[in-house]
Amino acid sequence: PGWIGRTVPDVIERVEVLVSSPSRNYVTLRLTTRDGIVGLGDATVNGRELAVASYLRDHVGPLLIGRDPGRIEDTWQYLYRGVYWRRGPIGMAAIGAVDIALWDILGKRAGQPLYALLGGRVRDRLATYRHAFGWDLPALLEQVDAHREAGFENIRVQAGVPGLDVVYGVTKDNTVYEPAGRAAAPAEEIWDTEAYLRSMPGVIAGVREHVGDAVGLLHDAHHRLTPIQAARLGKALEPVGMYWLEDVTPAEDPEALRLVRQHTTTPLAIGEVFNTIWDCQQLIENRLIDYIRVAVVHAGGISHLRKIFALAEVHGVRAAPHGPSDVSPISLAASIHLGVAVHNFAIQEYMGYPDLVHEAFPHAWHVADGHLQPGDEPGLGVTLNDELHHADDYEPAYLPVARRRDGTLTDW
Ligand code: EZ4
Ligand code: CO
Repeated sequence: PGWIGRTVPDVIERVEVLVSSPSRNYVTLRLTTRDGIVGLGDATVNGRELAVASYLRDHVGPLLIGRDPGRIEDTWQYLYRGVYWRRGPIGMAAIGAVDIALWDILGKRAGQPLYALLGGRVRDRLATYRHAFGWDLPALLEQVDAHREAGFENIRVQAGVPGLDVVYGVTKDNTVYEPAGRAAAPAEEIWDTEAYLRSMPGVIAGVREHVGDAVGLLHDAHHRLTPIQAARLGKALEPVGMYWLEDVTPAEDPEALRLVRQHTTTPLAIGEVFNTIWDCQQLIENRLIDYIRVAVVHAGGISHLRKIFALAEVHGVRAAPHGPSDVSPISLAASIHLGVAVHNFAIQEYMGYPDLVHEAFPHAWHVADGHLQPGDEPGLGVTLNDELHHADDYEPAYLPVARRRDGTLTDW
């Protein structure tokens, strides 16, 4: 249906919130307009799915009915400023889902892929990185080699730690990694930062020796270090020439990264748990990081990510959004469209999905020659395979919690 020449704008007529579990849990927002255009948004907050589903169903959905889907920025402001108690992961994921769905509708109405509406391509293909892990170096190198053979030029490397039973990002038997466990309560893991700091630099240096200079190596410390421990790790890894070191310290403390930065030239990345531009304003304006990792769903959607990336552009910080299996292929689509259209976008994480997830969310985006492509379908280019989205499949799944050897709770 054409919109040029219409005097009466289209209106949002139907709001559906789908909680489903095509092997892992996702929350999907589906908006349908009077003209029959469908927009999809991802609202998944891993481990707190039903909270955001209720926020959308009970509080946001009723406010959307009858609104003009073309007023994307106004709707964003209405859902953000129209709540006295604002920000936070649940509310911002709900806004993110609405925003993604409205951009999807705009693209479909215009008959254009989303990146065309964001200013068009600034690059032919989008760099990405894959995850490799192994409990020990030989096992890790097997996965590194497999990703290189598949054409990937940048690889995140995670390894086991001697003396620990469980380590973030790794499985002991080197099988598929999925951190969220289906259970009524989170699993508890023992964590030992000193043991990690003793072993990890040697493992990563071993990977560098194996692959040579041409491969970008990344590593995620998952917010577990103190500033001085992070500085020590950054310095130890300088000879390796890392692409980046990610999430070295807890993300809510920007001053911690100033201390790290004073000690090391290893590039720093952070931001997957941020919800708004105000969470990263200091980090960006003071150039305390090299890469900002905000995720399209968790930081208020496409509209808000563009503002964060524009702020980053002014300060020489590059965009590198989170792309784990715990945000759906709808989020990844939005990120990839941004990725080909935003000048200071560096790289998109692509953790990959179980086969059933690809089937549940058929998508135009794809991997070609070790890079990501958005495809040329109108809007986001993602549809839903309705048969694979059943609310009754939902079972709680939680990310683990971590304790030090003495039992003190620490960052997972
Ligand atoms: O551990 O989203 O960089 N990627 C990551 C992720 C997070 C998961 C938590 O489920 O840190 O893999
Ligand atoms: Co991370």
